[in-house]
Amino acid sequence: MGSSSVTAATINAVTSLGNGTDGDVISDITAVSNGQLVRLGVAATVTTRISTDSGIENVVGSDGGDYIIGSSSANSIFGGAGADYINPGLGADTITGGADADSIVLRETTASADTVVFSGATTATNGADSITGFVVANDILSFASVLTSGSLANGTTGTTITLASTGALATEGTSIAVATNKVYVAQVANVALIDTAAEVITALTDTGVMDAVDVAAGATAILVISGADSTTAAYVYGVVNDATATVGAGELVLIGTITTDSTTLTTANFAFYRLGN
Ligand SMILES: [Ca+2]
Ligand SMILES: [Ca+2]
Ligand SMILES: [Ca+2]
Repeated sequence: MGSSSVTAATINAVTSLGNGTDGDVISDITAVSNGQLVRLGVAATVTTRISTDSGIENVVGSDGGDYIIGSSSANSIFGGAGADYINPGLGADTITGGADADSIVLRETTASADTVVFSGATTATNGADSITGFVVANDILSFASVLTSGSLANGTTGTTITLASTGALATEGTSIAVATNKVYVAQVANVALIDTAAEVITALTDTGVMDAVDVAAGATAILVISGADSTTAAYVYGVVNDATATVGAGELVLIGTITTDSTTLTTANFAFYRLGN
């Protein structure tokens, strides 16, 4: 088992927990003041559960695959490297999966706004994360760690994101420019044509379903794409374009899949400033 618990009397002195053995549980820490940082060991999988009203707010995972459960308070959770499972629980949480393919489970349907922070636009920096339970009325995708002074390419006024028609997306003659540090939100007709990076690269080429979209040479940008035939998946792609405008293999990668329909996203679902960890 190897599970252990830490009491309120000792938690304030603890800066490192766990030795990589599964089952470590941080509990019974009701006397700890808010803002306490819990840093897990750097070995393999560890498990952390933040007790309700424990006072513990912040967790930094190990380099392995961690299992981190938040409390009902606002938690700031950083998974670190490894394929982490993070369920922040209730409260307005900030979750950074970090490197590798994390499973981020947002389950609440109440008004608390959870912020999911992407760590980069590449496989190495972010991995391909699964984000479930995203509520468009509340939750936020943050690209503050990915883009410098980022902004939406097609959502500059109010809260409405203006989606190009499927016809306009495919019309090469009328370019839709995606400059560096922009997030562009799009919907094509068929999700099957955009649910892998290779398919999106094809979609951006001549006669592709996103032929109009032109990512600038040298740009770092984000594409959030769904298909009209699926209301339960939006794909988040990071683009790090080289000096040639054409987006080639390896220059566009999947960094997240969100179980929501991109047509319902508003500007309020995107953040470009630094929040939490
Ligand atoms: Ca980790
Ligand atoms: Ca929480
Ligand atoms: Ca990740």
